[in-house]
Amino acid sequence: MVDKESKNIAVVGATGAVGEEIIRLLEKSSLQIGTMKLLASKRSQGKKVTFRDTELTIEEATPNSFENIDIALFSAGGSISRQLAEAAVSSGAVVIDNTSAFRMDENVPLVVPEVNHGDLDKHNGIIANPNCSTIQMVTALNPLKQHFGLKRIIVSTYQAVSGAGLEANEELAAQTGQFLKGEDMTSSVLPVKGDEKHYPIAFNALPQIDVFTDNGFTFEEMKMVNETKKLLHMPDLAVSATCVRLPIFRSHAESIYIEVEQDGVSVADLKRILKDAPGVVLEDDPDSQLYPTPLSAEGKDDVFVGRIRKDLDNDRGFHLWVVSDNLLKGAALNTVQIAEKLAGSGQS
Ligand code: 3JN
Repeated sequence: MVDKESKNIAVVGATGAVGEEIIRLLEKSSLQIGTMKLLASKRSQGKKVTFRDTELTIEEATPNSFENIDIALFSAGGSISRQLAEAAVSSGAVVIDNTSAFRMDENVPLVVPEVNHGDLDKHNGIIANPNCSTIQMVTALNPLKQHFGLKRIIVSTYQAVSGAGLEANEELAAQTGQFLKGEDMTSSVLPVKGDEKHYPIAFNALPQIDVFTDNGFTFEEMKMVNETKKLLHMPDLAVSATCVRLPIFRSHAESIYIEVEQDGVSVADLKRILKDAPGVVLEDDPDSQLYPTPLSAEGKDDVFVGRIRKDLDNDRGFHLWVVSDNLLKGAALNTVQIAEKLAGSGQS
């Protein structure tokens, strides 16, 4: 299946915010690509996209789309993945799914290559790409877990609107214009398109990402909790999250509090480990006001870490500020890195 030199690839959701990034990353990837098939909903059928100097026509994604495909990258929402992933696997493809449809299925590896690429070997046709907020957090925390042990994570996120899709980008731009002209802001997408109420995101902060669950946390918050435990192989790790949407177009930021297991760990110890951690860039120098921001991380592949401090009361407690481009490492890049690993051409 995925062992010959060149791979036939399908991208499902080729016209979405993440799908477009996947195509751009595949163009410059070291993957040898035989056939490239771009799939989307019927609405986008017939659109043209140039890929590695060849004009491709977007086709409607159906259960019959996957004949001769080696790797199918899904990023068209959970319901499309639930409808079509099994058909792709039955056709002989390995599916890398960028939705929450299969993430917590125990037969489906959930993978961030820098953290747990070994789990890829256990796949049964489907591999899940984690939620964007989870990916950047575990990329930064896994090296600290390995060196100092990890007992607790408390995270608050500052998430960009692009996590909610291209429509949310348009809503932020339109509301910004309305506000600056003194007009009423119109809201129909955020915090959650399908939920009952909508609030303006421009010049605002919305403490709701995805819908609420019965325990008072939102689904986005519970994804961070459950996916982190699975990725780190720590079912008993204490994790809690508060996810907040801000009027930022791209890159999620996170304020993370951790408690390590070892005594006597210093800020310098954390910096020493993070400086050489795969996929992580340390940007931490209060003397020169060096720390990452969503704008400085935009368009970059890495997870940026700064503002590392020891807690004032708990000797094992530390605070970190973690920023990454939600559409790259948080989504498209991690998906393509999994494909590269599968094909044996990955860098890490
Ligand atoms: O809102 C964000 O910043 C991230 C959103 C992710 C998202 C949005 C809709 C559906 C997901 C996800 O990847 O967890 C899903 C989903 O697949 O459940």
